Amino acid sequence: MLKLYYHPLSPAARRVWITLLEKALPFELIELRLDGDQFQPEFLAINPFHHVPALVDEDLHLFESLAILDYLETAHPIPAMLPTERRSLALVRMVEMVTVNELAPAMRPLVEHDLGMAVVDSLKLEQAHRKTRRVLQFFEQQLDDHPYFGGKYLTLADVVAGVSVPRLATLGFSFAEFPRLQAWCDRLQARPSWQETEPSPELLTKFAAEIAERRNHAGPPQQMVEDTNP
Ligand SMILES: N[C@@H](CCC(=O)N[C@@H](CS)C(=O)NCC(=O)O)C(=O)O
Repeated sequence: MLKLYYHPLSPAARRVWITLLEKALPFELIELRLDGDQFQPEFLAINPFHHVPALVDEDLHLFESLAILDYLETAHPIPAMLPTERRSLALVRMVEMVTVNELAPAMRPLVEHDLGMAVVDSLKLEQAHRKTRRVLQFFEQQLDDHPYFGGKYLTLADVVAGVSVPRLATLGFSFAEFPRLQAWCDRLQARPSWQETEPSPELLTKFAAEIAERRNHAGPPQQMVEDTNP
């Protein structure tokens, strides 16, 4: 059976978790606390770069969430989560990469500020808001009148962007000027796969407290909430 190594607050791990659920694949979830257990030799043998997610399929050890998604799509093509038409496929890939390369780094200071993981000055917060807004404008345009990025059906772009964009509502972002994105967020959040993998507010509060505790007693916090090294 497939084994997914994850942390419940890791957006990168959630991408894989949602895809496994959407494809109705049997899998075993193995939680890492990321408090040092990711450096244990058994896990380093799976991912020498000590990040979650990692997926084990028999003798195959996979890491990097986007690579894992492509593997799952090829190994289990039904339901299809990548379009074949060239424009739609390019759009799906573009949305995935914009999420990883533009949105996630822009959101990082906002999330760190929200969870009290770092002191972020107002200039940095303003820059983060501006960059994030630019991504939302782009996504709003790309959705056009389709329910999902790339067309009528859920794609990997929806999964990748869809674990990050809805979080913005809890970070003081208004979607008033992004009605298509708002409807898209509602559509995703109504799906059982999003509901099953949604981190609870209690978990977020507990995580923030653990980070504060670690900051008082040890070095800088682990990179966990929004991945910046995609
Ligand atoms: N580019 C990687 C990012 C993975 C990543 O940064 N994972 C974080 C959690 S979101 C992690 O495992 N941090 C702990 C560590 O690096 O030691 C992916 O997309 O899978």
